[in-house]
Amino acid sequence: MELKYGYGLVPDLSAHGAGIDHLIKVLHVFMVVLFVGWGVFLLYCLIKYRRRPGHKASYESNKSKLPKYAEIAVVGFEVFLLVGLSFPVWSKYKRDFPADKDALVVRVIGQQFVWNIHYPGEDGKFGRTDPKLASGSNPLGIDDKDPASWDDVVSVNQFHIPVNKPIISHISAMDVIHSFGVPVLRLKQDATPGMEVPIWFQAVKTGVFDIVCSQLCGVGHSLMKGVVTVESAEDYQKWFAEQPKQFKPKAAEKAPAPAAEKKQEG
Ligand SMILES: [Cu+2]
Repeated sequence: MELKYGYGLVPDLSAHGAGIDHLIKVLHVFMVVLFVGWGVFLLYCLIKYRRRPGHKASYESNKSKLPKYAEIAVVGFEVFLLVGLSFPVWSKYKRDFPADKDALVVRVIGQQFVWNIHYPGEDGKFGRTDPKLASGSNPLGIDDKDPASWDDVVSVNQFHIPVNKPIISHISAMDVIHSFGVPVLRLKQDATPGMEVPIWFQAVKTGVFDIVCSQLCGVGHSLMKGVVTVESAEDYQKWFAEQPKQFKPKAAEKAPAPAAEKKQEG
């Protein structure tokens, strides 16, 4: 679908974005009222208390209670913004996760200056990773000795997801702090080395949209763009089937499944 980027917010194509947009609108109206209100008050004071013959400045403190009440009202409204509006939106978005089995679970790993998307494949299990195994063709260091990795797919800057399905993304980074941002899905999460932060969302319309890095991360920051393709479940399956399974051993199709999975320490 064609997106119109006007002066307002970009279209919201996520299931959770309405609450965020509402919050942004309320905040903007509040800020306009404050900005214009204080501006008018300042102008009023500049004119009323200007220097002119026959008037002497009074250095006694203001007896009016009005400024105090105005401050209390502003603070009260800010508390309402935080507790009444922000907390519920944040809590729903950050805490009420769907079950893994009902969602597509992926890892999103920022790296100067690309987004790596790690899909666990049909078994739903991510292959073991080890930084020692990292190389140009395997930046995430996925261990091809681990059978869980054999159906894994690593996609660079191409994030394909099915529409109307919950997506859980574990966001992290390999080098410096990045931020995974998809404006039309109202997503923004810092990607921090050494941390894996889960986010979840659901796209409600198909299309091809921008992924941007929202945290200045080096000279290539402005080029750190990916693409999220929201498509029907069938198209997604088709795309996934076409992706190379690079960790699958050549003989894996014939080899019997290992008797016991050995988990290596560390
Ligand atoms: Cu970045």
